[in-house]
Amino acid sequence: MFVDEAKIHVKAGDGGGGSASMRREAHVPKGGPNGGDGGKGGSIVIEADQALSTLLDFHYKRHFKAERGTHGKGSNLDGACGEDLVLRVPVGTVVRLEETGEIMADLARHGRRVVVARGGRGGLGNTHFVTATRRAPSFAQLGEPSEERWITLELKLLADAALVGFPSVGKSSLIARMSAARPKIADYPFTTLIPNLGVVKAGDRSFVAADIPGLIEGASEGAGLGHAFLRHIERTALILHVVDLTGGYEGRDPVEGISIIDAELAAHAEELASRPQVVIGNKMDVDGADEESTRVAQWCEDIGRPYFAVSAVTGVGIEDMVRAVAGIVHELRLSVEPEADVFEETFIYEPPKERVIEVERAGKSEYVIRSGFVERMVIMTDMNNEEGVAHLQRRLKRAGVENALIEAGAIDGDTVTIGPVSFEFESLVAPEIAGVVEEEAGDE
Ligand SMILES: Nc1nc2c(ncn2[C@@H]2O[C@H](COP(=O)(O)OP(=O)(O)OP(=O)(O)O)[C@@H](O)[C@H]2O)c(=O)[nH]1
Ligand SMILES: [Mg+2]
Repeated sequence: MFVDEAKIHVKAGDGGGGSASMRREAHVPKGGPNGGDGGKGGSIVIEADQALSTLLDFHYKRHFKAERGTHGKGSNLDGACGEDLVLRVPVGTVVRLEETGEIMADLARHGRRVVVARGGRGGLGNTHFVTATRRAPSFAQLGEPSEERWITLELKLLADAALVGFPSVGKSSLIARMSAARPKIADYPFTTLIPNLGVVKAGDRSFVAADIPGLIEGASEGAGLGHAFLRHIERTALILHVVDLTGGYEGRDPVEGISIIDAELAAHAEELASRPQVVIGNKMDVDGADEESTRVAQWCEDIGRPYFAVSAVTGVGIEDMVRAVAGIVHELRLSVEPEADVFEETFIYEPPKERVIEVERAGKSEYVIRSGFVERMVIMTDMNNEEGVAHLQRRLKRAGVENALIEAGAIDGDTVTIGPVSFEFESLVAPEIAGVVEEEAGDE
């Protein structure tokens, strides 16, 4: 089965916690703080690798987790960082946020990478919180929780040439003739439901052909199966336009048929209208196909398109056609700008950053704060440490949380929830009034 789409869950590593250790030496009853920082958690990185051609691996394993950072220790020992987990995908894979469909990266070249889930930062050790008035902070920061999300991987076929045409003209029969692919062939329309790839050899040249489901009038607007598959030919250099010289089941005029399909291609994407095309007249073995073929050949000559008459059933004309197509594909490849051997670039997906604080009234005397950066401050605080909580309280005030609450009507004693924690609201006396002016560390 050819898999060209996969949905996976990625979870980066959490940051390690900072240490709140104090120096303890013989004869030194109260040493200073010496807690190291927590290590950063590993990120999940997706990298394009030209050695791969399918997303098949992601069909079987769908959950990926990177290592967490370890905790900081005493003696100023920082925690170790978690290793990044690098997932390799074929070149041409488009990575999207599953929830919104937003594109995170288009990994169009070998070596291109995207960080899809960032590891959490390590928490700061207590040495960072020393101030003139607080020589021995007993608290440290907890590690930052990592990002996790569902993402989708989508691979557009990277075929050199795509067989397009109405249903039942013999596209699958042709790819079966030209390559080792063995798609289903039958005498009813829409036999092919998913694209088939085949490697076609012609002497010492080879190219990849794609057999896609049949197109019909209106395909670009979703009629038939066409729309879902038109995107597969966006990146093929050459279109092999197959026509049924017997007129097929609808007795369609082959020349008119070519124009209908051309119009659908153009309606799907403008550049498809100018994509190089070869016309292949199929079913030459059937009586009367000869005359039609002469007419199509003339029409093609008039507009300057190469034309080949073949029979997928008897094999007539196949060899000549394949050799010619291989030559055209070769020329097209040469005309493409040479790419650097390794093109490395890292995109980091940045979710929209807002330092907005929203206060939601959840009850008569209950408020909920919704704000990414404020919630992170809370999550990274050790709630069991009074001093750490006091530090948090001052940071919240400076971030404007207290004002936002007062504006929303909160009074002392009300319940305030931020992330996983609920507090009793208690407006602080301004530090200046209390005669304490501290330089706070560890803020973003
Ligand atoms: N006589 C004759 N019949 C052919 C030839 N090529 C294909 N056929 C027949 O035409 C019918 C359709 O062939 P397919 O290869 O399934 O056609 P397709 O274009 O892939 O069709 P869809 O997948 O439905 O779009 C089958 O019954 C084939 O046996 C040919 O060269 N000569
Ligand atoms: Mg088919």
